[in-house]
Amino acid sequence: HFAALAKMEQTFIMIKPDGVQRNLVGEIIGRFEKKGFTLKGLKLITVDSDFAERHYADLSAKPFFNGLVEYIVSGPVVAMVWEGKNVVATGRKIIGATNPAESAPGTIRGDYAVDIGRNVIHGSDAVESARKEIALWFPEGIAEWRSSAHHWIY
Ligand code: 3AN
Repeated sequence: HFAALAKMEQTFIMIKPDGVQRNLVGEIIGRFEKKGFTLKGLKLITVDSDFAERHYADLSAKPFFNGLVEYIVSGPVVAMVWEGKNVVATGRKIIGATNPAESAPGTIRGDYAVDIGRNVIHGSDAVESARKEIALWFPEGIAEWRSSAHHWIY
Protein backbone atom coordinates (compact mmCIF):
# COMPACT_ATOMS: atom_id res chain seq x y z
CA HIS A 1 0.00 0.00 0.00
CA PHE A 2 2.98 2.34 0.28
CA ALA A 3 4.13 2.82 -3.33
CA ALA A 4 6.94 5.14 -2.20
CA LEU A 5 8.82 2.15 -0.80
CA ALA A 6 9.53 1.00 -4.35
CA LYS A 7 11.55 4.17 -4.96
CA MET A 8 13.75 3.86 -1.88
CA GLU A 9 17.29 4.99 -2.54
CA GLN A 10 20.50 4.74 -0.57
CA THR A 11 23.26 7.33 -0.50
CA PHE A 12 26.77 7.44 0.88
CA ILE A 13 27.42 10.30 3.32
CA MET A 14 30.83 10.97 4.85
CA ILE A 15 31.60 13.44 7.62
CA LYS A 16 35.10 14.58 6.70
CA PRO A 17 37.99 14.95 9.20
CA ASP A 18 37.18 18.62 9.90
CA GLY A 19 33.56 17.75 10.72
CA VAL A 20 34.66 15.04 13.15
CA GLN A 21 37.31 17.26 14.77
CA ARG A 22 34.84 20.13 15.15
CA ASN A 23 32.34 17.84 16.95
CA LEU A 24 29.68 18.19 14.26
CA VAL A 25 28.90 14.46 14.06
CA GLY A 26 25.78 14.55 16.23
CA GLU A 27 24.47 17.70 14.58
CA ILE A 28 24.87 16.24 11.09
CA ILE A 29 23.35 12.87 11.94
CA GLY A 30 20.46 14.71 13.64
CA ARG A 31 19.64 16.62 10.48
CA PHE A 32 19.35 13.45 8.40
CA GLU A 33 17.35 11.68 11.12
CA LYS A 34 14.91 14.53 11.66
CA LYS A 35 14.35 14.89 7.92
CA GLY A 36 12.99 11.34 7.99
CA PHE A 37 15.83 9.30 6.51
CA THR A 38 16.98 5.99 7.93
CA LEU A 39 20.52 5.26 9.08
CA LYS A 40 21.59 1.97 7.50
CA GLY A 41 25.36 1.91 8.03
CA LEU A 42 27.86 3.87 10.12
CA LYS A 43 31.51 3.63 11.05
CA LEU A 44 34.37 5.82 12.24
CA ILE A 45 37.27 5.00 9.97
CA THR A 46 40.66 6.44 9.00
CA VAL A 47 41.51 5.66 5.39
CA ASP A 48 44.88 5.65 3.61
CA SER A 49 45.84 7.51 0.43
CA ASP A 50 45.18 4.53 -1.86
CA PHE A 51 41.64 4.31 -0.55
CA ALA A 52 41.02 8.08 -0.72
CA GLU A 53 42.32 8.13 -4.29
CA ARG A 54 39.85 5.38 -5.21
CA HIS A 55 36.99 7.30 -3.61
CA TYR A 56 37.93 10.48 -5.51
CA ALA A 57 39.12 8.75 -8.73
CA ASP A 58 36.87 10.96 -10.88
CA LEU A 59 38.72 14.04 -9.62
CA SER A 60 42.26 12.72 -10.24
CA ALA A 61 42.97 15.31 -12.95
CA LYS A 62 41.97 18.27 -10.76
CA PRO A 63 44.66 20.62 -9.44
CA PHE A 64 43.31 20.22 -5.89
CA PHE A 65 43.37 16.38 -6.00
CA ASN A 66 46.53 15.84 -3.90
CA GLY A 67 45.39 18.33 -1.28
CA LEU A 68 41.96 16.70 -1.19
CA VAL A 69 43.47 13.25 -0.59
CA GLU A 70 45.78 14.62 2.14
CA TYR A 71 42.77 16.22 3.85
CA ILE A 72 40.65 13.06 3.76
CA VAL A 73 43.43 10.89 5.24
CA SER A 74 44.29 13.48 7.94
CA GLY A 75 41.98 11.94 10.57
CA PRO A 76 38.99 9.70 11.11
CA VAL A 77 35.87 10.22 9.01
CA VAL A 78 32.33 9.03 9.71
CA ALA A 79 31.17 6.86 6.80
CA MET A 80 27.42 6.35 6.59
CA VAL A 81 24.68 4.90 4.43
CA TRP A 82 21.33 6.69 4.59
CA GLU A 83 18.15 5.38 3.04
CA GLY A 84 14.94 7.05 1.94
CA LYS A 85 12.87 8.39 -0.91
CA ASN A 86 15.05 10.61 -3.14
CA VAL A 87 17.76 10.54 -0.47
CA VAL A 88 20.57 11.12 -3.01
CA ALA A 89 19.27 14.47 -4.31
CA THR A 90 17.69 15.55 -1.03
CA GLY A 91 20.89 14.65 0.84
CA ARG A 92 22.80 16.99 -1.48
CA LYS A 93 20.31 19.76 -0.66
CA ILE A 94 20.76 19.20 3.08
CA ILE A 95 24.54 19.37 2.54
CA GLY A 96 24.51 22.50 0.35
CA ALA A 97 26.70 23.73 -2.50
CA THR A 98 30.31 22.49 -2.77
CA ASN A 99 31.73 25.96 -2.15
CA PRO A 100 30.64 27.12 1.33
CA ALA A 101 30.72 30.70 0.01
CA GLU A 102 27.74 29.72 -2.13
CA SER A 103 25.92 27.23 0.08
CA ALA A 104 22.71 28.64 1.53
CA PRO A 105 22.24 29.27 5.24
CA GLY A 106 20.28 26.33 6.63
CA THR A 107 22.42 23.81 4.74
CA ILE A 108 25.22 21.99 6.56
CA ARG A 109 27.97 23.71 4.57
CA GLY A 110 26.10 27.02 4.66
CA ASP A 111 25.92 26.86 8.44
CA TYR A 112 29.26 25.29 9.36
CA ALA A 113 31.86 25.80 6.64
CA VAL A 114 33.88 28.64 5.12
CA ASP A 115 36.51 26.92 2.95
CA ILE A 116 35.89 24.78 -0.14
CA GLY A 117 38.88 22.68 0.93
CA ARG A 118 37.35 22.11 4.40
CA ASN A 119 33.70 21.66 3.62
CA VAL A 120 32.80 19.21 6.41
CA ILE A 121 30.83 16.58 4.51
CA HIS A 122 30.53 14.50 1.35
CA GLY A 123 27.38 13.13 -0.25
CA SER A 124 27.03 10.99 -3.38
CA ASP A 125 26.00 13.03 -6.42
CA ALA A 126 23.91 10.35 -8.20
CA VAL A 127 22.27 6.99 -7.57
CA GLU A 128 24.99 5.23 -9.56
CA SER A 129 27.88 6.91 -7.72
CA ALA A 130 26.10 6.13 -4.42
CA ARG A 131 26.05 2.44 -5.38
CA LYS A 132 29.79 2.49 -6.16
CA GLU A 133 30.70 4.46 -3.03
CA ILE A 134 28.65 2.20 -0.74
CA ALA A 135 30.38 -0.85 -2.27
CA LEU A 136 33.79 0.79 -1.70
CA TRP A 137 33.19 1.92 1.90
CA PHE A 138 31.00 -0.96 3.07
CA PRO A 139 32.39 -4.09 1.36
CA GLU A 140 30.94 -6.08 4.29
CA GLY A 141 27.46 -5.06 3.13
CA ILE A 142 24.57 -3.24 4.77
CA ALA A 143 22.25 -5.18 7.05
CA GLU A 144 18.48 -4.78 6.84
CA TRP A 145 16.84 -3.86 10.15
CA ARG A 146 13.73 -1.81 9.39
CA SER A 147 11.42 -4.76 8.87
CA SER A 148 12.29 -6.19 12.29
CA ALA A 149 11.66 -2.86 14.06
CA HIS A 150 8.47 -1.46 12.61
CA HIS A 151 6.04 -3.61 14.58
CA TRP A 152 6.89 -1.85 17.84
CA ILE A 153 7.39 1.67 16.44
CA TYR A 154 4.03 3.35 16.23
P1 3AN B 1 30.87 17.76 -3.87
O1 3AN B 1 31.64 17.27 -2.67
O2 3AN B 1 29.95 18.90 -3.52
O3 3AN B 1 30.22 16.67 -4.65
P2 3AN B 1 32.98 17.76 -5.92
O4 3AN B 1 32.69 16.31 -6.15
O5 3AN B 1 33.08 18.69 -7.08
O6 3AN B 1 31.94 18.41 -4.87
O7 3AN B 1 34.35 17.87 -5.14
C1 3AN B 1 34.71 16.91 -4.21
C2 3AN B 1 35.49 17.55 -3.11
O8 3AN B 1 36.65 18.15 -3.63
C3 3AN B 1 34.74 18.68 -2.42
N1 3AN B 1 33.86 18.22 -1.39
C4 3AN B 1 35.87 19.52 -1.88
O9 3AN B 1 36.31 18.99 -0.63
C5 3AN B 1 36.95 19.32 -2.91
N2 3AN B 1 37.01 20.44 -3.86
C6 3AN B 1 36.17 20.67 -4.89
N3 3AN B 1 36.52 21.78 -5.54
C7 3AN B 1 37.62 22.24 -4.90
C8 3AN B 1 38.48 23.36 -5.09
N4 3AN B 1 38.26 24.24 -6.08
N5 3AN B 1 39.50 23.53 -4.23
C9 3AN B 1 39.73 22.66 -3.24
N6 3AN B 1 38.97 21.57 -3.00
C10 3AN B 1 37.93 21.38 -3.82
